[in-house]
Amino acid sequence: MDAIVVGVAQLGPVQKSDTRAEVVGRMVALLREAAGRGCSFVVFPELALTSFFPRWVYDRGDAELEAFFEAEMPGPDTHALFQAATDLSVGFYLGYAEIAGEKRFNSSILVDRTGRIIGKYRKVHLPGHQTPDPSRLGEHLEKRYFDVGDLDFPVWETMGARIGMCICNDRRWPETYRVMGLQGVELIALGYNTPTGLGEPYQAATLAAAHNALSLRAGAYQNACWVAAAAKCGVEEGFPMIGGSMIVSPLGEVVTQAATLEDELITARCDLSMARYARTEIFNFVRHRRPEAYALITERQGAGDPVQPTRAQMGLPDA
Ligand code: ING
Repeated sequence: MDAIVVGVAQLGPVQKSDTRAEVVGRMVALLREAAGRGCSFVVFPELALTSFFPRWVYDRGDAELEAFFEAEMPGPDTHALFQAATDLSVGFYLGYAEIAGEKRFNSSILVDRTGRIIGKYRKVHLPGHQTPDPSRLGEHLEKRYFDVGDLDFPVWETMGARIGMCICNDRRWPETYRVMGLQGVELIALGYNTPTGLGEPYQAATLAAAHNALSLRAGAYQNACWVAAAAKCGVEEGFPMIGGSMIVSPLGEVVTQAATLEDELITARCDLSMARYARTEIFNFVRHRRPEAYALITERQGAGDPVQPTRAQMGLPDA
């Protein structure tokens, strides 16, 4: 029975004054703990190296905004993370803000146990707004600072599993998981920074943790894969973000979850054969899916007019 021991390295808040070197030091400590607990792969959060800057207003090109991005990966401050991971023979997922020529992406990388960057993903679903609005209790300006990811949702065979990636808001969209599910993904790694208390209506703020779990469990269950999700959380510069880092099984079960809003490692022995059971019966895609009935999913971006079959198609008499 093949299994991969996975760690999720949740990070507590990263303040503006926290340097990359200090954050990398925290991450290396979590890597060491993970190695000590037998992990071969560790998931770090989205935009792990800095404070969650889309909460503040900048113009693209501002020096202060550019300072949140990585011009190279690994760079001067992240070499230590790669070196520690290589020394410990632990692969990892890292979320960071990427400079790619004129483009700016909310990106993640998949690094194997030798420290080699195997894959890259660039966030497709950018939440929030392009333009600041002072009437909002708080801003979420990812559409202002990042370009839409241009790498789709790839999956790699590495470290003994088929591993795919996504980032934060992607986890709320079923298409994210299904595109990787259609590549036989066995483990989806993702990081998130999820602000709360920005004046969301109804019970949205109270339900933030529930919506996090709902999205992750549904994605794992409906695509028969493991999902390992790492939060950067706690109160950053006065703004709260949810925790709830967790590892979810292919049967949709939360097998371990963080208990704090600080740096915290959770681990699980992810049995890849568990997915095979779900894929042979309930979610045997090739036996049960009917793409010809799903055309609207790729034809439409937003909701449009309802569509109906004819009365004849429904076997009904005219009028
Ligand atoms: N953060 C949030 C997320 O999808 C958000 C944005 C917050 C959406 C609350 C809905 C409700 O978790 C990022 N970085 O995408």
